[in-house]
Amino acid sequence: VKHPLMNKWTLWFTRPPNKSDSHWSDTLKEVVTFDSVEEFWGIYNNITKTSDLAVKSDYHLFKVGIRPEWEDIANKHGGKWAYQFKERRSVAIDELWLHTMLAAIGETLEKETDREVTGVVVNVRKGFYRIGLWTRTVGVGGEGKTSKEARESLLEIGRRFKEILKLGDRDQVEFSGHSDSALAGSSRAKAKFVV
Ligand code: M7G
Repeated sequence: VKHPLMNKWTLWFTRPPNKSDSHWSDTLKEVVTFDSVEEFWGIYNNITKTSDLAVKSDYHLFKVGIRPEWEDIANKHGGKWAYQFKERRSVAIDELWLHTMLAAIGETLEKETDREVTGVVVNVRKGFYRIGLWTRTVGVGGEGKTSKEARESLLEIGRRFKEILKLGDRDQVEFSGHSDSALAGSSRAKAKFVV
């Protein structure tokens, strides 16, 4: 028996760039698409652990049909919650990333009626790891939601994400819009919300 997931998901991988890459997407590869709990574990048990990846690698787990890029239609008006884990040696990144993926595919990141989450990402960088959670909107309302409701949905997702990452009161998880990131040419854009 296979236990079906609510959504189909695709795992993507970004390898560290080399000289012959002319565009960011040259380093981005689709790995596999799955829609059951059993397939998830089969994949998870056979891929390199985050803690064994080279610097400048990423895993991206996104709902099927959504590329893990700002430019994708599902992401272009959205943003991300993100937290940077400094001191790479002392963080249990494999466990934190596993819990993040399980929350995504188990649909526990948001209320059933919300459809904000597009995917989750782990970045391996020099000196830190970053886990991100991408959303369709930046909490401005529309599609039957007032701006207050939209912002509250986004904040709830941020708080839930913070719990999954086992962060404490003194840690801050920051939300930023992708259009700010694109303009800044980096993901360290000014945070719009903090939880
Ligand atoms: P990052 O991986 O989000 O964070 O972006 P980092 O700055 O900690 O490494 C690194 C760089 O990858 C960006 O400055 C862009 O050049 C490129 N990049 C990352 N993402 C997620 C995208 C994307 O969605 N679209 C495009 N065009 N470039 C991206």
